[in-house]
Amino acid sequence: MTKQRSDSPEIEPFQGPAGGWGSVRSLADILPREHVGPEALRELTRQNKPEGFMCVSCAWSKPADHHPFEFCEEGGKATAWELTHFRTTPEFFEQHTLSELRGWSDYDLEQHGRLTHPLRYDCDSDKYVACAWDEAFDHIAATLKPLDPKSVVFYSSGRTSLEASYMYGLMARMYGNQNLPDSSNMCHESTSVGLKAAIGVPVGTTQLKDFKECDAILFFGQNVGSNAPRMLHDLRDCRKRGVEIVTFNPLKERGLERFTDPQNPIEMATLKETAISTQYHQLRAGSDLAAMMGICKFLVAWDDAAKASGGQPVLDHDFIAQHTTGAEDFIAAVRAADWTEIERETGLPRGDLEKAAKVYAEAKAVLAIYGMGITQHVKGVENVRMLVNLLLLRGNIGKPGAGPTPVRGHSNVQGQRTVGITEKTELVPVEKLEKQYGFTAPREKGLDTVESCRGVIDGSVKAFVGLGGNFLRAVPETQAMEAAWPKLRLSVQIATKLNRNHLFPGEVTYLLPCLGRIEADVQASGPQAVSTEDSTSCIHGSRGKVTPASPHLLSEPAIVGALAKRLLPPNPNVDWDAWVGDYSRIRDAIEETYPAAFEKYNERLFTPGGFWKGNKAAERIWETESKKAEFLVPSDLSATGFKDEQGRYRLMTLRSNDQFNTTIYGYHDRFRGIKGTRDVLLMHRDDIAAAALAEGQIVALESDAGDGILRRREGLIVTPYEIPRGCLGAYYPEANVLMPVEHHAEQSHVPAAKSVPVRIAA
Ligand SMILES: Nc1nc2c(c(=O)[nH]1)N[C@H]1C(S)=C(S)[C@@H](COP(=O)(O)OP(=O)(O)OC[C@H]3O[C@@H](n4cnc5c(=O)[nH]c(N)nc54)[C@H](O)[C@@H]3O)O[C@H]1N2
Ligand SMILES: Nc1nc2c(c(=O)[nH]1)N[C@H]1C(S)=C(S)[C@@H](COP(=O)(O)OP(=O)(O)OC[C@H]3O[C@@H](n4cnc5c(=O)[nH]c(N)nc54)[C@H](O)[C@@H]3O)O[C@H]1N2
Ligand SMILES: [Mo]
Repeated sequence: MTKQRSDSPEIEPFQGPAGGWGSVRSLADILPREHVGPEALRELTRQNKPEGFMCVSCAWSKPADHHPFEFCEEGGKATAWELTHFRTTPEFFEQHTLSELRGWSDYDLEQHGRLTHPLRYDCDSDKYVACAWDEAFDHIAATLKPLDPKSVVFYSSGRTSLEASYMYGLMARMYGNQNLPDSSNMCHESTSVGLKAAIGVPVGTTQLKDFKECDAILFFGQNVGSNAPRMLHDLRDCRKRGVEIVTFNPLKERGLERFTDPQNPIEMATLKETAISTQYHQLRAGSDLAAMMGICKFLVAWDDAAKASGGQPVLDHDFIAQHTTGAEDFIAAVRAADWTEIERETGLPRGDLEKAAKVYAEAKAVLAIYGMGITQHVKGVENVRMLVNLLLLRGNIGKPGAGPTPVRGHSNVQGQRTVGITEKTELVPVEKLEKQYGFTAPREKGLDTVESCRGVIDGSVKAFVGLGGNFLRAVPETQAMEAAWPKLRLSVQIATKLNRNHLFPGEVTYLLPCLGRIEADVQASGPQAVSTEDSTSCIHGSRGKVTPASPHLLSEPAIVGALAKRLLPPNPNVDWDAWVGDYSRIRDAIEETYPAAFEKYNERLFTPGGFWKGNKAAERIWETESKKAEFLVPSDLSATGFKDEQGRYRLMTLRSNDQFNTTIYGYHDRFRGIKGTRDVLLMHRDDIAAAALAEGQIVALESDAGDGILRRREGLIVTPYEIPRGCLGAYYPEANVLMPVEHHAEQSHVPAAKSVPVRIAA
């Protein structure tokens, strides 16, 4: 294994494009490092294609007319990560106590490869020991049965298939709770809440074909080059048609600047690059509300002028009258908004917003693409609502080439919500489930991620089952969470690789290894397929073919089924074994619960490009309270939820180009020119000077939430960077120790990871 971490990290601007030879080299680096064999290399050609497997990395759409290689650098890394030759065996655990492993980095923990055996924590030796599956299931069920269901949390991470997710949600409800937080709670929940309230659907309204019909794109807070690289093809094609792409991002992200298609031999040979953004506005973190307000001010002013002169109106008055409510109040708020405040908050001159507004006003069909830069703020839901306001002003929802386009994170995170992984009763057809399975489903709202954290810290949560993910590492307030975790009566983790969450045992602790999606999953009826839903609501079958990492692995549906069977009283309406034996029967059950979205589910499983589950708002049917699309007047022009003060910075916690969430592939962030370390503090040169710091100086950050709790992250290297003044950047998850659990989006409870109030401590 090469050790990539360096004692003399290098930080210098990266000159190349996104994609290009750098991306091929980066992939050529990881494949041999993971010692993946010819079987794995063959698998790459099946990635994201009909009858192939769906990438375990991001949720971006998989086109019907696929490329010869329908994967990107990041997808290739994710495949190599899962198909690695390395194994974390019971012998490994014989040699290392959990106390020792808690001193390891995230990178080192996962680099030892795939988990091979079910493991029980042995408190006397402070080690994991191999156990039998039956012993694990019996012990877990016996520990859960006497507990109050309200004190048990069933977490899942968005990679889990539709089939396993449906079973998991049903098991929790039959057991007696809907404490079903998932990674979406830390991610696009602001979208689910904001879009649902504004336009009646919790998801984006657009599909891939809309990229062929838009004539402008507004791009807010998403780092496409690292986190959804396959979308660069769609953006490049847009640019070739002359589509304007106006980007708002505090950082100059390379993927949003220029791209060379690694799949195009001519582009590669000639080093041809496509410029992606036609305007790039480096606004301050948390100031999107203000920026959008500025754009709206121009639209309204130009519309007024047009009315006075008898010119072409700028606002779509017919659409507004027919389809929306609240426009008058919103437009009044736009008129009242103060330019000085907008310029101060965004750090942008008015002229920049005018240029952006001009593109928007002249375009007939506009996509608004966005990611975590919008959702992970105290006013994250209002950010989403403001984006909708902007779209509604010109009728940009429910017509070709237009609409909100949230870029989802995990490959099935949107789908989990579709099939019942949610703590909210109104999002599940409870009566339908009750009829289908003959039980009384809980109506009380369950715990989301933030509430689960509170519960772990205050001791009201007694047991935690994690279906994938790295909850303890991904959540805020990590210090208090790690301290409280051992108080749990039960901690169960279902995983593919060892991560930090696994190192914090409860009284009864199991680590259960499962198959990955790329591996062959053979059950009683033969080889199985699973399915996922992408960012544009298309559902894809996925068939793993590779020999499993260990003969002792069980699939996620098999693990959930085995546990449910032991935990729940027998029920003639649910045959868990039959479901596990043949996943098409789980799909039949899903179709029965959700007939509209999953019509002819099994028949359409391998539709090229996936089958679309439909979207009412895309047809301009608004399933909101008012039955119209709703404008909202934002409560503030800053999304941060705190006041600017001398010495207080807005910290953005970021992903590098060499990680998938808490999985760290390496220590290089190629596009940002950072090599050999993740311990950087990105900071504006003038702020470094003003704070009397020096480039390369080692500092600590402390949270500045005013709640008297000391949260501190040591050892950060002051790194001059092109970042707006008053803003800082550091990597997630190492920075999570600085995030107060109560610093979250107001309505959605998404931790506000993109504007954390901090101070620099020398
Ligand atoms: N390779 C790879 N792919 C991934 C992931 C991964 O870790 N690695 N993670 C997956 C998951 S779960 C998710 S949710 C997505 C995440 O993908 P993104 O949504 O891209 O999330 P982040 O990397 O956190 O970065 C958000 C971007 O927002 C910008 N930003 C920060 N604050 C603000 C702000 O206030 N306003 C604006 N306008 N921009 C801001 C940052 O500079 C950054 O470019 O990617 C998914 N895909
Ligand atoms: N500060 C800060 N915090 C954040 C964010 C941020 O931007 N800033 N982003 C948030 C976001 S958007 C998200 S989505 C969350 C991510 O939170 P999670 O989804 O909980 O975390 P991951 O890092 O994706 O989980 C990685 C682990 O999943 C397991 N795994 C991988 N594949 C499989 C599989 O097929 N099956 C099973 N059972 N397990 C598997 C492996 O053991 C691996 O260690 O983090 C959130 N936290
Ligand atoms: Mo995410």
